[in-house]
Amino acid sequence: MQRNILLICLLLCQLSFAARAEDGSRLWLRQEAGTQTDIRAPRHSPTLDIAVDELRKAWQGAPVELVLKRDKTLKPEGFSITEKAGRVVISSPTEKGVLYGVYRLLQRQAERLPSGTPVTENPAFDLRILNHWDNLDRSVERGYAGRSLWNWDELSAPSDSDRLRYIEYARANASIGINATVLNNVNASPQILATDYLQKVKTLADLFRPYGIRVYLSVNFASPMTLGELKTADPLDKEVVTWWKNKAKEIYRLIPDFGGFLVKANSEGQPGPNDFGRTHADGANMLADVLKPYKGIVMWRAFVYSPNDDDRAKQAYLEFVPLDGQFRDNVIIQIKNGPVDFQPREPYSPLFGATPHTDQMVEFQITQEYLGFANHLAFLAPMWKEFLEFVAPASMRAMAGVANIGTDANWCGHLFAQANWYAFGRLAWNPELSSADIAREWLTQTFGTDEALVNDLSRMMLDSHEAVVDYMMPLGLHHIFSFSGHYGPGPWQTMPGGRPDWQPPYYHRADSIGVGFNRTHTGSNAVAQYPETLHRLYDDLQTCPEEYLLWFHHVPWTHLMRSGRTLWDEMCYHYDRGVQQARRFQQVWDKQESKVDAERFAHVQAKLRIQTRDAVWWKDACLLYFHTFSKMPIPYDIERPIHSFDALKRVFLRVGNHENVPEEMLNAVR
Ligand code: BDP
Repeated sequence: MQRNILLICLLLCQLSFAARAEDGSRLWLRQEAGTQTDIRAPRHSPTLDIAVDELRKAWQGAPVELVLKRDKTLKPEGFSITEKAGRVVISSPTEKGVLYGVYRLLQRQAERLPSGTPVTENPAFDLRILNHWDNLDRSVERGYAGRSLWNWDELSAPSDSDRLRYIEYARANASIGINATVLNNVNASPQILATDYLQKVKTLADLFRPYGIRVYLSVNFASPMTLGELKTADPLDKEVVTWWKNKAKEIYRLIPDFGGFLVKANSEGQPGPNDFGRTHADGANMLADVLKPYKGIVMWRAFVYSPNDDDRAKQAYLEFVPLDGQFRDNVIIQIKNGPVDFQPREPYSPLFGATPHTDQMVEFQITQEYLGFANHLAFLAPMWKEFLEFVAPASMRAMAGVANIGTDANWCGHLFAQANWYAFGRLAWNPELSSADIAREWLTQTFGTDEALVNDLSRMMLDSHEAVVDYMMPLGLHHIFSFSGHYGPGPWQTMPGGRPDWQPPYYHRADSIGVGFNRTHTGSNAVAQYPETLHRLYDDLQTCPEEYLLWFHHVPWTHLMRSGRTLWDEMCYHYDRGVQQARRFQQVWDKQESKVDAERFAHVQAKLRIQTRDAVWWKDACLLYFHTFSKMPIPYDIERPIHSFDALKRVFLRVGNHENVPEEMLNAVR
C-alpha cells in the first residue's frame, strides 16, 4: 500500500508537470494547482488519502472537512456538499461517497460554479460498469485507441509506468462515478480463469480498490472443458458445478470483493447452455448459485440471434421473455439499447420492460464501432438520452458501457471520444442530466471556461450524432456497412451462401418499389413486441416517426414525407445535410485556433478532415447505390457525387477482409 501511495504522489506530481505535453492524456482532469488550504479527514485510509490528496493538489477554496456519517437521504455512495462556518463539508455514509463528493467539488470549481450552493447527490444505479472488449494478446475487439491497457505479460510485477496508467484509469473513472469494470472481451478466452491470470487480475483489483472500483470478468461458458478438461460444460452436471465452485473459491480468496461474471452465451459462435440442451436460465442460474455465497452477480447478455429465424430484431425478445421469472435474483439480463446491434440509430429494444420478474440492465457502446471509429466526432449522450426517453432508469438495475479506452496517449483515439467515456459515467450516475449539461461540463474541464468556445463546441457536439446518422444511415436505415470492419459503406455487398443476416441487403431490402425492412403486421411483425401504443404508432406508415421509418416499413420511393418531398428526395437531403454538418464542424473548430493549444488543435482538425471526406464517401456510395433502384435524380440543389459508383465498389475488393483499416479504405477512394 505504501508503494501505491508513493506512486499516487508521483502521479500527481507528473500531472501538475504535464501542462507541458498537450497530448490529451490529462483527460478532463486538468485542474490548476491548489492553494494548500486546510483539509481534514476523519482517518487515514487508502480512499480517504486519495480524497485528501486530490483536494491538496487542486482545491482553491475554503478549508474542507470530510465527514463519514449515515444520513437517511443518502445512499451508500451518495454525498452532500455544504458550507458551514467558512468550511466546506463533504459528507457521505462511505469513503467512496466522500471521494465522489471531492471529485464533484473539483468539477464545480473547474466550471466556476458557486462554491456555496449546497449539493446532495445519489447515484441512480448502484452498478455503473465499463465493459472492456480486451483480449489477452492485448488486441481490443472494436477498439480504436491503440492496444489494451492491460499489459498481461507483466501484470504479476507491473512497471511503474504501467502502474501509473492503471491508477490514472481508476482515478478518471472514479471522477465520473464509474464503480466497476469488466476487464476482458465478452468473446472470452477461457484462459482468463487460469490461476496465473487470476493473479494478474488481482494486481488490477488491488490498484483499483482505493478508487472504489470493483473488478468483474467475462467468462467462457465452456471453461470447465477447455481449462478444467471435463467432458462437458453442461450447467446441470455435478462435476461442472463443482468446477465452477472451486473456481469461485479461488477467485474470492485472491479478490474478496470480486464483482462477478459477464457472459455471452450461444451468440455468434460462443458456447453456452443450449449446446447441452439447457436454457439460458439454466446456465445463468448455475453461475449465480456459485457466486451467491460471495455476493457476486451474473450479467447474462441477451445479444443472441441465429441465422435461421425470421427477423434478427425479434430474437432476443423471443428467447428471453418465455424465461422470465426463472432467473435467480443475482442475475441481471444485459440488453443492448437497440434490438439489432449498436447501429447509429435504433429504436429501443422491446425486451426492456418485457421481463417484469427478471432484473435488466442496458449495454451502451461507448467505442464507436458503427459510428466512424476514433475518426469521427460523434457525441453519444443524445443517443443514450433518446433511449432513456423510452426506458425509465428506475426499471433497470445497472448501466454498462463498452469501453473506448486503450494505450493511445489521449486514451480514446479521438480527443472528443473522451467526452463519450465522460458522458457514460455521468449518465450512469445521473440519467436526468441533459446532453447539453454533460457537454458543457466536459468542455469546461477540457478546454476552459471561455463562453464563446464552450457555446460553439457544445452546439457542435450536440449536433454531431445526428450528423453521423444523416450521412451514414438516415430515416431508419441500418447495418449497411461494408463487411470489412463496420467503417465504410457497403449496402451493395453480398456473400453468396453466407448468413443473410450478416449481409446489408437483408437490412435495407431495396428494390424498384422502395426501401426498408417491413417489420409491420404485414411483414415480420416485430412491431408487436412493443407496448400497445408504440406498437400501433410504429405499425402505421402514416404515424411511424420518420427517424425509424425504414426500420419498420418498406416504403415506396415516391411516398410523400412530412416535408412534402418524396422519400427519395428526403433521403438525398439527409445524406447531404450530414455532409454539410461535417463541413460546418470543421469551420467551428478552426475558429477556436487561438483558444486551444496547438497540439490538441491540430489533432482534432486532422480528424475532422477525415470525417468530412468519409461523409462524402458515405453519401456518394449510398445515393449512387440506391439510385440504381429508385432511378430518380439526385435533387439538383445538392452537392453532386464526386466518386463513381464503380470506384466505390472496388474499395472493398482492394481492402479485403481486414479490420481497422480506415486509412487504406480512404486512400483507395482519394
Ligand atoms: C458486435 C460486434 C462484435 C461483438 C458483438 C457482441 O461486431 O465484435 O462481439 O457485437 O456484442 O457489435 O458480442
